[in-house]
This record gives sequence, structure tokens and C-alpha cells, in this order.
Amino acid sequence: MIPAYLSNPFAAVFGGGKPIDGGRTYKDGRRILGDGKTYRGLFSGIFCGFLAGCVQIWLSFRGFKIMGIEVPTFGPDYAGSLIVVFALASGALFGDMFKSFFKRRMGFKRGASLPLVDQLDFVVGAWVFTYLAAPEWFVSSFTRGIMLTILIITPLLHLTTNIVGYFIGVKKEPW
Ligand code: CTP
Ligand code: MG
Ligand code: K
Repeated sequence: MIPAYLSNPFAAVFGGGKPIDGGRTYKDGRRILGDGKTYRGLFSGIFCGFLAGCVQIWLSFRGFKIMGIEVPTFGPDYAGSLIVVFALASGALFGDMFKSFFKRRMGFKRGASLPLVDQLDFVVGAWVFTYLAAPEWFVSSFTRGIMLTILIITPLLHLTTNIVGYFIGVKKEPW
């Protein structure tokens, strides 16, 4: 999940400039996505998440231990792993963008809080993209156990990073 977890904050750090919707409004008169979804954020976020995933794959080449315990990382299919890493990083930001579209339709302004949805949009996006790229990743009960853990800890983790982002000035709101 590291590529998905990193693409979001890096989009916030490097984002800005031309909005993806080009400033256009939808039939309802509201912005299609809003100024919070920019090309720079999208591409820099995907790039950083992908890069982090490449480091993970490189580490799994060498074998990766924390406190002497072998950490299961990627299997020997490195090409397949690169695709999954890309799916996680890009799916996270497309999930986030998809959510913004629905937030605008519901009349929520850019940055308005939608609890749980704001924290899990990128997780769902990352999983949908990964499922499309490599459905075999979802078959094991080990994976399903991890998925449940992620759904529980992510809202807390996300809130913590956003509070940090707010205080260092890269986020406008602490959520
Ligand atoms: N960001 C960006 N491009 C993206 C995603 C995020 O530039 N594709 C940047 C924006 O500066 C955005 C910040 O990261 O304000 C935080 O992202 P997020 O919380 O997802 O956006 P919000 O501003 O809250 O907008 P929305 O209400 O649409 O979620
Ligand atoms: Mg937000
Ligand atoms: K978000």
C-alpha cells in the first residue's frame, strides 16, 4: 500500500497550477472537480508513489528484514510488480478525483470535509486499479486480512498526516 499512501501527500506537496477540469462547470453549475485537483498534483503524486514502489521492489530483490524478521515484499515477478505499483499509485489519485466529482455534485465546496469518504477514497481507488491489473493479488486470505487492517487503520493514519500537512502549510484543512 506504500505507493498508494505516498501518492496522496505528494500530490498535496507538489500540486497546484492548472486544474484538471480547466475551471469548467458541470450541468449543475458547480465545478466539475474543483481547484483541488490539478495536473501537477496528479502526475507528481503518481510519480512519487511509483518511485517508492520501485524502491520496495528493489528491496525485495535483496531480501528485506526488520529486526531480523524477513518481511514479505514482492515475489519474483518484477514486471508484474511494477504494474501493480503503478496501479496502486495511480488508482489512489483517480479514486480521490472520482470522489471530488461526487463531492461537487453533492454541493460540497473544495476542501469541505466528508468523513471516512475523504480518508478511504484513495484506498478504494488503489484496490480497484490493482484488481483490474492483477486480480490474483486478491485471492489469498492473507491479503484479505491485510485489507481489513488497512480499512481500519487508514482513517487514523490519514488524519494524522493531514494534521501534520496542515501545520507545515501544504494542506488548507487539517482533514
Ligand atoms: N492536489 C492536487 N491534485 C490532485 C490531488 C491533490 O493538486 N490530483 C493538491 C491540492 O492542492 C489539494 C491538496 O492536494 O488542495 C489536498 O488534496 P485533497 O484533500 O484531496 O483536495 P481538497 O482540496 O480537499 O479538494 P476536494 O474537496 O475536491 O477533495
Ligand atoms: Mg481534502
Ligand atoms: K484526499
